[in-house]
Amino acid sequence: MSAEPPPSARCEKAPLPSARPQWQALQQHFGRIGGKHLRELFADEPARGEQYVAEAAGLYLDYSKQRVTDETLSLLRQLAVACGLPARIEAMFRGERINVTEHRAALQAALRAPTGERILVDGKDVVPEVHAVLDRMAAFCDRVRSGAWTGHSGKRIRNVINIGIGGSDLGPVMAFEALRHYSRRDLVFRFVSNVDGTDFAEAVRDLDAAETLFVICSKTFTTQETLTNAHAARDWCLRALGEEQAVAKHFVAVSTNTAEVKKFGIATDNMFGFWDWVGGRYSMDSAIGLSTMLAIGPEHFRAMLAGFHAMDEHFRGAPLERNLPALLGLLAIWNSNFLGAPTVAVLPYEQYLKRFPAYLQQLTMESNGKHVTLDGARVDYSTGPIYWGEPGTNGQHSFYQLIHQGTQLIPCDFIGFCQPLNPLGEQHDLLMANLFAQGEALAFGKTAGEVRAEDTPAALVPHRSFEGNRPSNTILAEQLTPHALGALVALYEHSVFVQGVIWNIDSFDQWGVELGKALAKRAVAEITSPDTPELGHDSSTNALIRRYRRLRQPGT
Ligand code: G6Q
Repeated sequence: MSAEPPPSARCEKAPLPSARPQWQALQQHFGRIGGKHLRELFADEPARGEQYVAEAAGLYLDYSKQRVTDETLSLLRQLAVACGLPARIEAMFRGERINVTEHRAALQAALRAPTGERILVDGKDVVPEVHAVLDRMAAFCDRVRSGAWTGHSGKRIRNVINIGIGGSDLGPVMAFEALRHYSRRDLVFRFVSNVDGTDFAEAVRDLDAAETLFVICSKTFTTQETLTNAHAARDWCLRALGEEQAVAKHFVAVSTNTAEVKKFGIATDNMFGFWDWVGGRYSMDSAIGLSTMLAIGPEHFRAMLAGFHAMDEHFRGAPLERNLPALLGLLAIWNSNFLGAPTVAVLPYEQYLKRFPAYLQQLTMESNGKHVTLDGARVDYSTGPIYWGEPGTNGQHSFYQLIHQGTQLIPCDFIGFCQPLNPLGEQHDLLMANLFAQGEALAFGKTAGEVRAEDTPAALVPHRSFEGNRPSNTILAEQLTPHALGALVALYEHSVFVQGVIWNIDSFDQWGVELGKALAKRAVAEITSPDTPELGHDSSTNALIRRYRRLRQPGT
């Protein structure tokens, strides 16, 4: 990475993708095949289920139930090439400053590069630094897990509380839940993110401060929510343990901001660093994953990194035809921009992935919720769809109704594993039978003729018919292991990047988040000071603040 942005990362004026002939070719193609039902597509190509599949890093992707033909895929690849996808992939892996609005690289791939690989940032190989931090994390985790690291009063650490928000929370909490099966069951893990005091109060109410370790995660170490909760934790700890020196045994920090960490009172010995080229939502495999490593141990953590790396290698090297992240990304473009689907449902049939949809919401929507291109032009096509979801089978008894019979098209990503982590009678087979059945029902539906043939009263036929033609992907892996989780997260990270490249937006900045941070600072000064003479907002905000002040402090 050099001081000047290299040519391929510069904001060159590119045409809007929608003005490219490849985009228009896709529109015309949609005119020809858009009306085709998945039933017809499968009738035309009976072996679709074995042809429209790809496999890498232990993940199998079946995209045969997408409303595409070979021609669609070929046109999507042509669009990708016209938008410079292969060059942009290389630019990312080479550490170019592809995050143009912040003038930074997006080098998450360096976090999982094995020893010996060279990745240069400002002419310096960063891989040894990455491994030095990993080794320090491992040594620290071993000490906590073995009991060698004790609290201030000599008691063993039994509780770990991660304090962070956004990218410094969602990755750690998702990974902890996903890999709970591999975690130390004699340690309690909790995650505090919200500035709402309830989050902290509930997290510590039954804990002994003498046995509690706080991991304060903040890239900037200036985020209001995290610093507020960190101070609450410090007060709670010192109230119980009495002495200032206790902080050294009960607080560690993960940050890029050494000065602020010191100011808070955490010694640099207890700080684990990372770098500006790691975006918050791309940081769960950096030191931000310290709580994950404390839970599952260094060996499993390294296995997770190996899963990430396997997907990185695949993404960088595989041709677009069988490149999983490219396929997932291009299919998302097709569904969103040509079929007009405004959302994507992510449906893991795996209870341990219960926080995966929430994690993906940040990854996808913070990355691709943008309305201007890299060179600041307003887009005239929709970008980042809304991601949402719940683990199967719970969702089936709730919102699947709308997916099956509502008026909106909602493409689904089903995620399942062949080997259960908790075999219980036939329950895993039941779970997976549901996954397969849902994908099938969404694709093929149930015609009025089929419903009538079941002796259904005529008046009920329309209600009990299913149009089908709802597209879905199915992602299967052998078992939910740390390696599989790493591969899965990297698959989505890169798919988000592919979509951003096509839309020609900056998937690595987050000015909307920065706005929230600035607004909160201004608003808090006003609502906590009853003397502020004039409120300078609109009439609604002014009235709400006045009402809040009155009810917050009755009698004043
Ligand atoms: C992620 C975003 C954002 C960030 C949080 C926390 O990509 O930048 O979600 O992670 O705002 O920021 P800090 O880690 O700096 O506290």
